[in-house]
Amino acid sequence: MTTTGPRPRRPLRLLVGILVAVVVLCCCGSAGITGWLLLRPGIDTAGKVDFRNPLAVPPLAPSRIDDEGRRVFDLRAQAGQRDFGRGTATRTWGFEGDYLGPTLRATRGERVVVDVVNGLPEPTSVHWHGMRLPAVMDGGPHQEVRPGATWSPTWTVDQPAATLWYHPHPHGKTEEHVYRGLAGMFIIDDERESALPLPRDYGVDDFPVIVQDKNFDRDGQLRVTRNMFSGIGTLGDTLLVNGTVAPYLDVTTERVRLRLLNGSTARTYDFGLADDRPFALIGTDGGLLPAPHTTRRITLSPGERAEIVVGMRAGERVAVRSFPPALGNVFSDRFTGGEDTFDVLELRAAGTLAAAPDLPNQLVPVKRIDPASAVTTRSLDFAGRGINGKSMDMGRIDAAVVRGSVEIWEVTKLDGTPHNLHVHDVQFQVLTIGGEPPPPHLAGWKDTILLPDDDTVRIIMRFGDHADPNVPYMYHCHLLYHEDQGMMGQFVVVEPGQSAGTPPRGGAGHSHGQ
Ligand SMILES: [Cu+2]
Repeated sequence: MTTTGPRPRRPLRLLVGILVAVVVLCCCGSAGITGWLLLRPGIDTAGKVDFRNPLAVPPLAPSRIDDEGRRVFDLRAQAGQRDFGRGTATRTWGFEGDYLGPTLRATRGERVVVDVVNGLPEPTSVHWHGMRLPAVMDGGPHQEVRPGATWSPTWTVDQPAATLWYHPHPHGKTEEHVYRGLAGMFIIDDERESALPLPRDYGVDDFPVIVQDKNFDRDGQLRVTRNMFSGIGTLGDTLLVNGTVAPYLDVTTERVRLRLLNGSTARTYDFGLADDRPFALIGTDGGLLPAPHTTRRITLSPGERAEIVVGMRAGERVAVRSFPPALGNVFSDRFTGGEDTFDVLELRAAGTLAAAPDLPNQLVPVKRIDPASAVTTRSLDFAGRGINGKSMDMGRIDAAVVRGSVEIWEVTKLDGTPHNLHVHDVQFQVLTIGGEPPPPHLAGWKDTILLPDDDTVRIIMRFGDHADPNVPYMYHCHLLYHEDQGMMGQFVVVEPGQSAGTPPRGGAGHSHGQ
């Protein structure tokens, strides 16, 4: 733990900006190239997408109940290929298919088992993003699965209804594995959410919307790219939604619920409707908000989710659009997607729409965690490729948290580069951003948050009851290139009075084969 003191943030950023500008000028050695880099417009596909393909909806994963009453899913990671409308077979990876994976769905209180089979030629893992579960089931770099092996994590779902997701988390290879197509949604239901008059008929008035940006090379293959000026990893110029290029969705009801997931590896979006109509934000990463929040925009950085309800009129068409997101740094915006606009998905209303009830005024109570109940305050500084100046070390435990305890983490980004924070095992609440209470879209349960420039984000969370001094959970930047580069730390949950143990050495050597 370190204490937070005053930091020279603005001067530091200015210095970084000047240094980067000097590097740009020196590297390019040509005023023409430099001018082009600085003056070229961002990507703008607004009004230019022909929306020619029906939106693919990931199937609900089949499941069975075993002798112990557990709900069992199969999830096989495999290589495949898909034609993304380019007339070429693009080599992809997927779960139970060639790209992305089925939507897993379980109800609070159920015990689930997922038989993860690695059908890939290299180790991978499957992390349950947003899920509270024992560390050994978490699917991080300490639970890599060897090629050909099966890993069968099991846990009891015990958290509010929410839109979670799953994706690989292998050591140093997460960006590549997600980029190739390994990801899927995990929806949790509960009694409270089910009792509300919300659209919830999957594939009818309730849809996953998994947004990813891709680069295709001349051969139509997915290409991981590095922009030397952005330093944030791969930014693509083509959007896929649920793996569909230029998608449209036929809407048959007056209200449609979209479960937005930013499944991109580096890009941040600022979603809205092309005609600027308001919509209702009803949920964030970890569950429903206390009440619908009417807004025109919702920013999602990689890994974040938002559930929105959009009202439609018979016969109309309107596009979901991503507007230039406020990444907070005028200089780096140019190279990090902060000036890009994308048409994402066209909503096409049928000539007659089925009636939908009005949204309720209240959703679910979200009890605020009392800051006075926190036993520890930690300070995390994000800069470069490290946290508090340290790069990820599989053998180093950075923090030991007492099971069931409440902690406050104070997180500050110091380098003017886009970063976000994801914490495993918990859903947190935002106490303050830059000393101010959180805006409505950050007032619910979160597990991932975009870090603003300059301003410290204070979050509060209650950790789980699953103590294990040896097997760590992760906290990290969810811009996956940064994560792979070491912007990650490890914490263990321990019994009161217990110390952190020693993580198992290495990752791939500790996969759980049958
Ligand atoms: Cu980052």
